Amino acid sequence: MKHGDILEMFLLDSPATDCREFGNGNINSTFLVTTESGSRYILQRVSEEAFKDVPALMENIEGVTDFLSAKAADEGTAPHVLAPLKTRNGSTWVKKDGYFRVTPFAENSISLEAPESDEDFRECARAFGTFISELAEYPAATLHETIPNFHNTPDRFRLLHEAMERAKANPELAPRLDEAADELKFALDREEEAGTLQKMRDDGTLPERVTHNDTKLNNVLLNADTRKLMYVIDLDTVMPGLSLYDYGDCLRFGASTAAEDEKDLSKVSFDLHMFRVFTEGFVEACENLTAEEKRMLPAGPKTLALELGVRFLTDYLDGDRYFLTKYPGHNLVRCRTQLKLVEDMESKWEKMNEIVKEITE
Ligand code: ADP
Ligand code: GN1
Ligand code: MG
Repeated sequence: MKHGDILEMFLLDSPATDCREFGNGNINSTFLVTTESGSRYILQRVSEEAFKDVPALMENIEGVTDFLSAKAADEGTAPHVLAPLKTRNGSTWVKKDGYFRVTPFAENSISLEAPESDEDFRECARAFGTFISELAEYPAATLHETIPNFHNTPDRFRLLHEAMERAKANPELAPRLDEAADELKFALDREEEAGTLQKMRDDGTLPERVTHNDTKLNNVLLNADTRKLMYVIDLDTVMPGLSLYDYGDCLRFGASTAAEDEKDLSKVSFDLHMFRVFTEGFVEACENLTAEEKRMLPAGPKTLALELGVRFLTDYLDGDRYFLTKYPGHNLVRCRTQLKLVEDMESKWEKMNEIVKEITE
């Protein structure tokens, strides 16, 4: 069985009997493990391409899951996070040709690649909004920055410029510059405007909060029967950030009318009805949003879509090192959907602002 030696190090309820690839994450390698008693667990090899200090990352996850579990216990409710399992040595990870960790498998849960109803999307909005609210008292200074400048959009552009230079100097990658010429132009034309949120973070106009920072729909597990929140997962990037990152990232994914890697761009647009539904849920759950945060809500999905388009493009020019890909042009295809969403949001900008005003005023 794959990874049997690693699984032996963790305090599973009985010996593992099966371990197979699982899920649609773009970063870590995820496996579903079954044990002799029939219990199931998730085993993950954490990406060292993405995360340079995995023990520090695991310390963040332990801190945040302990904090939220204690809070839930105080309130007599079940926690909406899954704590990592301990190893025989009392650690939460094992290093053996990479870093591995185990969490209990959430039985009877679903992880969506697209909302199947308004209520699904509203529930995810509430889940991420509540996550921020509940971490308001968390000692943010104790969190390690697992990926420095993760949502620093100007810095993402800086990395794009560096990747362009590297590609130019590399005969194998240089043709990718021509292939992506239109996308590069589209992104670079918007470089200045893309720095707005970062500027407002730097000058304190927007408050720093402890945020999730990777709020794709499939990082929420809903109960398969009730469609209510079970767990917020993928806590690798919990760090100080802006509420607008979490709001924007989930919207650019969940309010898109097509998959993140749809090749037919005529299918990709930003759904204003889903924008409204999500905004209602998020504003209700994320308590104490300031007037500036509310005013800037439309910039959330637009900035995050552009930033991710730039990140996919950078990885494409770098020869696909960061994101897990299924075929050679996968990152360019993903970049195109994000830029198409930006273009569509630009055309719907006034309407987006009107919707936000209706909900928040
Ligand atoms: P990545 O960082 O690669 O996205 P995730 O932690 O999000 O890794 O895991 C990938 C996918 O595996 C999730 O989107 C979800 O569908 C599934 N998954 C992860 N952890 C669990 C769990 N504890 N129970 C059920 N499914 C899970
Ligand atoms: C990655 O790990 P996953 O698949 O939930 C990425 C996000 C991107 C997303 C795009 C740590 O998310 O930032 O928005 O892919 N996570 C990290 O699909 O880089
Ligand atoms: Mg994930």
